[in-house]
Amino acid sequence: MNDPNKELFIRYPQNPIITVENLPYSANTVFNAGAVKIDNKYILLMRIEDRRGISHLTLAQSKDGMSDWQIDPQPSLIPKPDRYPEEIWGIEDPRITFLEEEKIWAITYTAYSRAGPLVSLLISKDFKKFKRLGPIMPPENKDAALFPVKFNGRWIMINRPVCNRPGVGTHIWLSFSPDLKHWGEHQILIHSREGSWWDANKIGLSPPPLKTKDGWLILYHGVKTTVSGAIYRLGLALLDLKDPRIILARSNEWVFKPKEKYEIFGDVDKVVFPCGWIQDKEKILLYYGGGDSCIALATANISELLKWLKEHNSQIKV
Ligand code: BMA
Repeated sequence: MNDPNKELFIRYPQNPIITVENLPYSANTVFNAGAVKIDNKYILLMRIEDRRGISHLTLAQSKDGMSDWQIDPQPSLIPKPDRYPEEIWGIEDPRITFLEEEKIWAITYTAYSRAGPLVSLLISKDFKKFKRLGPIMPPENKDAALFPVKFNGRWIMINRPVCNRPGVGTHIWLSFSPDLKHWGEHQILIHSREGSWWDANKIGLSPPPLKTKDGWLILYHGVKTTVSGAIYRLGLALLDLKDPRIILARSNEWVFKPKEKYEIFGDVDKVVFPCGWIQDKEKILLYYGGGDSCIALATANISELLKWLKEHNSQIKV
């Protein structure tokens, strides 16, 4: 018989995989990392918040994607507010996409400007040298990632502008560009739900979209406000392969939520926040921040996720 409480994402037993104690220099926390696999090496581009409160990005590498992480002694990217004033309060939450035709990695990240968080873009061929392309979405906007291919000659980026008008939810949007620089045709992709739903009022993309045989798999976070603060949980959606404006499925239930100590208690309690996942054949390795204070790993099977999503599909706005 099927176990109704069986978890789809299985936590790595040795979680968390990286904490501030593992860093070669002093910092406040390490969390929300982008993730890629290059030449059989698993690479995390980690967000490290220093003891001032300002974040930068540092690389860690491992042979199996689980253990023995080698952390660079120096950051890869530090905020450069002299040249890029929008980075004054830090750079955060990188999401990495391999642009297949260009054979280049595109990294969207949050630059924390005086006017609020915005989306910036940088590219790299090897994760040794990085080139900033600058801000691509004005504040307040974050949780952005590119698709790895163009659609009818245009790039598509998922992003999440914030609306501060009372009673108006914060939704996941799509934007289009011919050149990665000029973005337009902004439109809502997934609405946050309302009332008591797990994904009421505020949602955002988690890792970049993942191509599967059935469509682009989307893992997104829902932020439910409660009397004891927000809870960050994760749900799934599926977008049409040829036209990602079309939602094929969206889960009614969350699929992963804070449960372990390192997810419940941290600088921010009750948060699971993935920025990267790596596909290994049928398996997915999901790297997520726990409580804004560590990096943890969970694995899932892609066909099981797709099956579950079909069984839990509801696009009804309630
Ligand atoms: C979001 C982002 C994440 C963070 C999360 C929980 O808005 O800023 O970086 O992990 O909040 O604090």
